[in-house]
Amino acid sequence: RCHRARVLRRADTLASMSDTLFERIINREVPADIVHETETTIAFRDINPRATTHVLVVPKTRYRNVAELAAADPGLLADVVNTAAKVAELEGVAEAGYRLTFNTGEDAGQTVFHVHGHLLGGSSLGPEAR
Ligand code: IU
Repeated sequence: RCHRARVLRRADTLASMSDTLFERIINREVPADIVHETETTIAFRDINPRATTHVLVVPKTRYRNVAELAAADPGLLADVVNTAAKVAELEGVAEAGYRLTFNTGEDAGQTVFHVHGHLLGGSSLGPEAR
């Protein structure tokens, strides 16, 4: 009985861990234009770019949002920021500047509940919410 409960819990965990687009990109089940990857993070182009450079920076371990990531694994949050900085260099926007945003929840328009930073750059972005 105990074993069966464990098996069911594990099945639950696996289901909830594999049900966002980003796990499927990390696992190479869905193609993406990957611009950089580390042991703990992956960065790929947003399919609907809203700036000249628009890259999503994603930790390979799933947390729902940046606050949960920061609370559970601050080192991994640092990895995400460092990967974003590296991508900014690769994209040639490090000097001119860029924006790194983490949409959190419905009002911010978060649609994928696996934390990701939007790296935006390549032209003056202006101060408006974006
Ligand atoms: P959001 O912060 O959860 O709103 O960001 C999700 C992003 O994922 C959004 O900018 C989409 O354009 C992007 N995206 C993607 O890059 N590839 C996809 O197949 C899908 C969404 I669906």
